[in-house]
Amino acid sequence: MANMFDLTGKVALVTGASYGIGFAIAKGLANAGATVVFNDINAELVEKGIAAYKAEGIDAHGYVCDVTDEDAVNALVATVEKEVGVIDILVNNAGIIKRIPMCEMSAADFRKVIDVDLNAPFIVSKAVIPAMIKKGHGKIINICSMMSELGRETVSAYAAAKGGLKMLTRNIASEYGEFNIQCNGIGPGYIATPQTAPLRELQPDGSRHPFDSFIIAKTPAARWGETEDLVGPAVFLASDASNFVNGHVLYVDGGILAYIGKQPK
Ligand code: NAP
Ligand code: GCO
Repeated sequence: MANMFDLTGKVALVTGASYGIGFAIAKGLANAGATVVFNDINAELVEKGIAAYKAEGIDAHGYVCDVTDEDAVNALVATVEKEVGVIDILVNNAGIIKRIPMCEMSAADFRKVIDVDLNAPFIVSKAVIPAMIKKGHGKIINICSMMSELGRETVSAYAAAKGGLKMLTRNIASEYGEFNIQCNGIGPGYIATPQTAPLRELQPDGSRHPFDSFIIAKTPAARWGETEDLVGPAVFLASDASNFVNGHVLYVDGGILAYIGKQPK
């Protein structure tokens, strides 16, 4: 049974993984035996990431690459294939959010979020699939969101991107399943990372941020997720244990999507 989850001999690329969810997932894949490759948008972040992985006893390969730049992504994949090996597992993790009321949001801001959160997973997946086909297997994991299913104020671009990413996940599964490539999504709930730090900031009087209290009431687990909560699902979807799981989004949300929310006292 343990062998089904063993990633020894596999090369995993996790995008935007100097810290946050990507870092935790990459660490988990490494601890399951994979060789970890990650990129981030600037050299400083990549250096910090390499040091952070080393501190965990992991020799990660780090590269600077903006995932929205198709030429840079193609060059990254070619370099990784030469220096490390063919990519067996891709985790499209890099992402941004801009919390702006839709009617106040510029088209440029909307396009930027779509570019990073939806166009980039398309670009990176397109870059790795041909070698996966040649190799006879591949795993692609797209980091979706509660906003792949739900909307809320100020996140129109992000929800549109993450909803599209759910359908891109299903389409890659449909188009490349016959080549033994499985493409699935992970839909994290509300996870404590720098991206959600503004939603958890203490108020001037020391009380919890209203959104923090709201999420606690909406989550049966009555807590924010930790990045470590995503590691098991990621190892499962990256391993042979999920070879007949395709086009699925695995929500790791503490039960938010199942729950109407705790009645206010
Ligand atoms: P984060 O802390 O903001 O980290 C995102 C990472 O992606 C950062 O390292 C960031 O680099 C990098 N990145 C951004 N744009 C990039 C680009 N163009 N090219 C390369 N790297 C880029 O976010 P997180 O909370 O860990 O989230 C990671 C993923 O999970 C995202 O896709 C997010 O949408 C998704 N997610 C998060 C939550 C949550 O509650 N935190 C829940 C569901 C889904 P910089 O530091 O330079 O920006
Ligand atoms: C927000 C949050 C969420 C989380 C995550 C939830 O502003 O609502 O940032 O979007 O990042 O995507 O799954």
